[in-house]
Amino acid sequence: EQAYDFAAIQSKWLPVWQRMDPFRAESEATDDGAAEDTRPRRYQLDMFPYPSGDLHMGHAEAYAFGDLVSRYHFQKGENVLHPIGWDSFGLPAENAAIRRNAHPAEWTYANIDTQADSFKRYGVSFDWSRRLHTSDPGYYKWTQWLFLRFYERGLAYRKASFVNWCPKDQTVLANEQVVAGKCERCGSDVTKRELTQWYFKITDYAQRLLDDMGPLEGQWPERVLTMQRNWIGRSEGAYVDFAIEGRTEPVTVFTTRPDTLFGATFFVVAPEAKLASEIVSAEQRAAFETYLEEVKRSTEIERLSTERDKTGVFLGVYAINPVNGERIPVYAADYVLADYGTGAIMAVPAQDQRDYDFAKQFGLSIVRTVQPPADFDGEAFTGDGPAINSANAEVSLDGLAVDEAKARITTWLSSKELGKGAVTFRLRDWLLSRQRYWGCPIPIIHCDACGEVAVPDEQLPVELPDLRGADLQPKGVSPLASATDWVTVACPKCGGEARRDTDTMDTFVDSSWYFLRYCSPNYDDGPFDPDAVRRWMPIDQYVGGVEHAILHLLYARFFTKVLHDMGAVDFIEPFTSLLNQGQVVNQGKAMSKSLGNGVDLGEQLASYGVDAIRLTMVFAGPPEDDIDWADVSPAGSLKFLQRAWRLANDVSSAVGVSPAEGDAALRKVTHRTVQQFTELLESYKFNVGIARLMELVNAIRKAVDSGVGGGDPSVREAVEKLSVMLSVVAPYTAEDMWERLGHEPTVSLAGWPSFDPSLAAAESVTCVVQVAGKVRDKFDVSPDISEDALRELALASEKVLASLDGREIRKVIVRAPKLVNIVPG
Ligand code: ANZ
Ligand code: ZN
Repeated sequence: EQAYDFAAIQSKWLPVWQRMDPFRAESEATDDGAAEDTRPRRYQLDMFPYPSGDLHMGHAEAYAFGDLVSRYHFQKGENVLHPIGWDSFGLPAENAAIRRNAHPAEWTYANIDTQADSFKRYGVSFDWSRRLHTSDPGYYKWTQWLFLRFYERGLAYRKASFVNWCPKDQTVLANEQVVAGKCERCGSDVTKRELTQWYFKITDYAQRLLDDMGPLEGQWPERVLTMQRNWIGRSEGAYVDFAIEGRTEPVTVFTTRPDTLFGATFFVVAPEAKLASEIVSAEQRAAFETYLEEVKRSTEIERLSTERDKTGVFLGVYAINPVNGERIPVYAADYVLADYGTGAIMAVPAQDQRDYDFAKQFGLSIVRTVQPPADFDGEAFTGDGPAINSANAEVSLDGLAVDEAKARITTWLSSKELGKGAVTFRLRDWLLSRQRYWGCPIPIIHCDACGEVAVPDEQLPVELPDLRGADLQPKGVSPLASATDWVTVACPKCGGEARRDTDTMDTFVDSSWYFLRYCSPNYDDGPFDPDAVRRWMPIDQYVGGVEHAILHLLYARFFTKVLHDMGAVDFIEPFTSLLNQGQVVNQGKAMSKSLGNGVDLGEQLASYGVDAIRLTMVFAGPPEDDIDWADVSPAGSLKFLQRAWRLANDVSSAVGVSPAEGDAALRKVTHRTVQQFTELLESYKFNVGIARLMELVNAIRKAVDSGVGGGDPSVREAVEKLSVMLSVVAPYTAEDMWERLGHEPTVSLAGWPSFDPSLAAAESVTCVVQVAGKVRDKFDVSPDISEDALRELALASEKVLASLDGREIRKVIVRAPKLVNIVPG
């Protein structure tokens, strides 16, 4: 007998598949007059990889799930678009280039080639003809083109402000890239710098980004929707105007608790807000400036720490509380942020803990305006309760609950033109410029005479100049600034000498629209062919890691909405449904060098083969759960594949005549398995589906060994259907089985197996119910129904109840599953 040799099977089929290239989406080019492809279309997308090295265990997991779903739809005969590309701009390539004194492209494209080979070996069903790399000029030309469309609409703009600065990478970071005060990339403490930077006006879309999440409910993981909602951070409240002594215009604050206005006993402005330096008194200026320096040196982490004592400085001026005319002192304190709300707050120590802490520290008065319950022994009281101490000659909130009090005071403030209801968002505009080389150049020219001038479309792409090695060393300004020949350019407007913008775009810009490019990757007249996008978008199923829950998914949603407003696409959300696979961990912990618990994908593939690793990933549990590699058994997966493969061998080597009908019991198992496996795949219970396939393999083995034999048609039928079902997780083994059964490649497009519902139906027997010896009812039940269940069914029968006609029951005799005898009293 032949042995199952996964390495030989892989090297046999990989070149065959490469030649066949079977997973191309039909592009439906209509210019050659070909009829439109009428098969159902499906756009199945895996988040594209960053080319950091070879593929690792995390990739192996994510792509096993994405590929399973994709292959299933191919087998169903759908026209599936399942493309692949690389998110190939970014800092690691630049750092590698500095270390090796090379060009970032060398490292990048070498890694891409390695990953592409690995994907092919891993048997992922990609349409390779649509491959793209965001660092190709043919791609970033359109990233620049899109930037210019945003620019024309006022959605890309420059402004000076305090921005997150990574001292190690010498670049600015978006808020989204600062994690607990540290650079997401290198872990350094992030500081603040005042710089002029490019922004996308994502805040204009804050409400729509929230509202449009409705239809994603149930289609996206709930935790991702929650994270997006929190990130956008909608707050309802009011703007309230405070007069400041010695200043003509009032200062507006944003508050979520206008009902507490009578308890506002001081006023705080963000130290780096312009207002602070404008209003500070002459006596307090020196103290203020010392404080400001201190604040700039501190990191966001220190600033937001609740452990740390509150700091601040009196500005030597007073504000007037608009409801009671009280003079309240004005402070600068770093717990108020410059870029949220208006950068100034009314402080209500009795109801806000931060204000309470500050009041204690600085000896300021505290007035309760919400009555806490009698047993309340905390400091600030943030709960609901009747308003107290909250009345003036014209308006009283006393006795009202928080919501009523908010409404009443907001109405009063509006009538007095002292304030109005307001909504604010935590979401900030997206800082998109980076002082780095390996990214998409910003297509803007700065001219002394004309100001900012867009590079004309016909001059795109603005290609990167050739810089390498030491040229790329971080210097605080973009490395592009040192390429003087490249920087100096004629102004497109006046023809005078001008300078190119030397920043490059955040790589999240590149990945905000790549899914559109896949629809028509070679299109020359725009970023995408509108017809192709109309056919394929939105994406039916997006698969990727939860680490992209905020950044990438929010940005891609924003881009889609802007494109919708430009009339370029006719949908408002790009990803109809989203699957976040879990992580692969080892011994309960994330794999890391320092823990020494890393698992090398290459070694796993060498020991167990592609199919066993893919099967292990899918069988480990629900896709969204983490997989602990210490708890799974790739050796067990390999054994199962061996058992399945041997069955195909048994069929092909069987001799002799077989009965026409075949084994009825096996046929039932086969058809039931097809039905259940299909349902389980549709509901993403992949691991349970694999368990069904294992049971099927056992049943076939039993039939073969118990005399039915490999030549029986029921066995051939079972193994054929098994091969096709197996092809979605173990394509090599399935292909080899398929050949042994006498078929041409490829099993991957053989067509999803059908089942006969009458064979698949669970078996049943007829149960007879007698009352006083007469048959009164009959129904079908499962052969292994319990006595109790059967008794209940019989006693609930309408016909039985009618014939009992209110008589008492003396005795019930149950003979499961076929008979129930009821003896009335
Ligand atoms: C008075 C008040 C009383 C407040 C009270 C809260 C409770 P969210 O919900 O996160 O939007 N705030 C406003 N701007 C701020 C800034 N730039 N930096 C720090 N804090 C700021 O928070 C809104 C609340 O946070 C506002 O409502 C304001 O404090 C504070 F019992 O006003 B509140
Ligand atoms: Zn000019």
